[in-house]
Amino acid sequence: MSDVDVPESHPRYESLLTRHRIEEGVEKGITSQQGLIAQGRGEAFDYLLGEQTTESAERAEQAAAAHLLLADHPVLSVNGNVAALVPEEIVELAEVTGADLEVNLFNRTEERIEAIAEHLHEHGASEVKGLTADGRIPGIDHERAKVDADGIGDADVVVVPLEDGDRAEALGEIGKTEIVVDLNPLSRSAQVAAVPIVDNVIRAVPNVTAYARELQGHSETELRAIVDEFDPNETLAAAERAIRGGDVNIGGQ
Ligand code: PTJ
Repeated sequence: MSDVDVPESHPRYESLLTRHRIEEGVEKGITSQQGLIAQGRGEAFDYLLGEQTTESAERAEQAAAAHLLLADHPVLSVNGNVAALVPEEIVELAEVTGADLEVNLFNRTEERIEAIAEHLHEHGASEVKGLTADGRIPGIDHERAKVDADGIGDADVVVVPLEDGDRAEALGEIGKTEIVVDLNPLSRSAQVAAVPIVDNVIRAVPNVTAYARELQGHSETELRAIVDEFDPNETLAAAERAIRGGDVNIGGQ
């Protein structure tokens, strides 16, 4: 948690704390300056969703957990915003699902990759991929295409929170099952995902972990049934309805 002095009585306490975490991420060289803009955009959608996990997002989080448990090689992609907002939580999700963690950046610099890997280690990660960058995602330009051949390059299921649409599309084209976390149901990443989770990454990551724990003892047939029943288009439509309809309980100011 941030050590910034925000009074807990403030009606926007959680939201202000989240902002400070992103600011701190930029100061530490973890989050890009564009990450600040992305956060602002996300906040606006979250506000319209009532800053709560909708029922359709819950179903997506459950389907994501089932996919991760069924996967041969799941990988959680970590960027500058994810590292600043949910470092411990993403490490925990990796542990519970046996997934690899890989730092994969839109605005890639070696310094930031190293700073994020270090930050994840400080939050309990044993291994962090992304530094080797000996694999490429075909169809996108050089820097953004870099992945680890034995990480995202070899994965069958990839969790890509707050991803750029281009790369999300390219990953889908090479046969990866993509789980995207994005508060904007109209973003290209959400639109191309097998499982679009329209929820704040702060709520989504712990929720997927909780579902993974709950589903751990379930049979492959039961997990497959959850995956097969999930409809990404219905989820996106429900999220868009919630945002446009404003039929949620907005508690902020
Ligand atoms: O660290 P890097 O270099 O990999 O860069 C990361 C960012 C996020 C800056 C980069 O991927 C980017 O520019 O993303 P976009 O195109 O701004 O898209 C970010 C999407 O994430 C937008 O649709 C936002 O609404 C959404 N978003 C922002 N904050 C959150 C979020 N979704 C879920 N939870 C959030 N906290």
